[in-house]
Amino acid sequence: MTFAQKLDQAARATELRLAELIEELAGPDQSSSRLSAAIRHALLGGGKRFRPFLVLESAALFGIPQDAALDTACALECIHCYSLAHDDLPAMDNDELRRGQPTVWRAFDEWSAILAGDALLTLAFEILAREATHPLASVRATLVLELAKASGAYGMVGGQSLDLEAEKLTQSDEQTLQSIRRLQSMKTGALIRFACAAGTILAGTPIDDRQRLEHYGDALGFAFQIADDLLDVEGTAEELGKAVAKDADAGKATLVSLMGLEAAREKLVELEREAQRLMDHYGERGAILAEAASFVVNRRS
Ligand code: GRG
Repeated sequence: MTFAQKLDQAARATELRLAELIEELAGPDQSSSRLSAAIRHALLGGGKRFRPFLVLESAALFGIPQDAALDTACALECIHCYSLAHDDLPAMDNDELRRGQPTVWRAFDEWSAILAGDALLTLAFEILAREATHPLASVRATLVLELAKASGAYGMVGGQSLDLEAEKLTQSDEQTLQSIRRLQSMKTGALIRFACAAGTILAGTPIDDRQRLEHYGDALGFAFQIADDLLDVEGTAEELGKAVAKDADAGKATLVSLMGLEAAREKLVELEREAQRLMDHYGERGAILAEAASFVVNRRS
């Protein structure tokens, strides 16, 4: 299977399992409610499912079959989709297009988008706490702890808050490269880091592996963000399924605006090599995650 086929297969498996989980957990009374429809809109029908792919592949690296890692992958995707539904709200990024579709608040209304996001955030932890996710309670507790840390005030939510505060600055150069790097490592990086560490938690590997995978996740998350900034400058709304040039229009400093296009592209190549070097440790077994780094660097959507 090529890398693209593997990513596609993981996306389809994730999508199917997500649909099953929301059906199963909502129960028959809830499945036709407005909230349920908003949850489905936020969660299903689109997205690269790149974070679930990383969970599945980091688990496969340590011999965990896809089925045994799928619920963890779905829990993480619930958090990601909640964050997108909330980020698109008028009070935050005020976006109307996401994954080529109207954003949740545009398709429904603001309260539905807020509640669908809240429900997805909670659902993630409900999924992780279930025995189906892993037979050992201690492993489930570690997954809950690590996903909570990655998502919360010292992770994604904290990064989003720093980002919104930064937008209020009138001088874009008041924000140093270092502070942008820090906020993005929280806002975008923390979930990607969790995705890469998840396989080591599920497999109960030695700490060395966990640290190596977290380091790999760091490089990948940083590259993901630079690529995202570059796409905001160079991509089209058709390719991305969302509005582009939002940062430039808002006069907002980004890694790319501060570093310049050339240096940003060089940094991307450096991060790709770093991620691949970390996967060299696993020889042939690490090849797919090494390719994932190239995917992040070269992606067009
Ligand atoms: C609202 C608490 C809260 C957090 C929002 C993730 C996020 C934090 C905001 C999204 C804004 C953004 C464009 C961030 C840059 C990187 C990113 C997360 C892009 C979207 O992820 P993809 O490309 O999207 O994986 P798909 O649709 O493929 O899942």
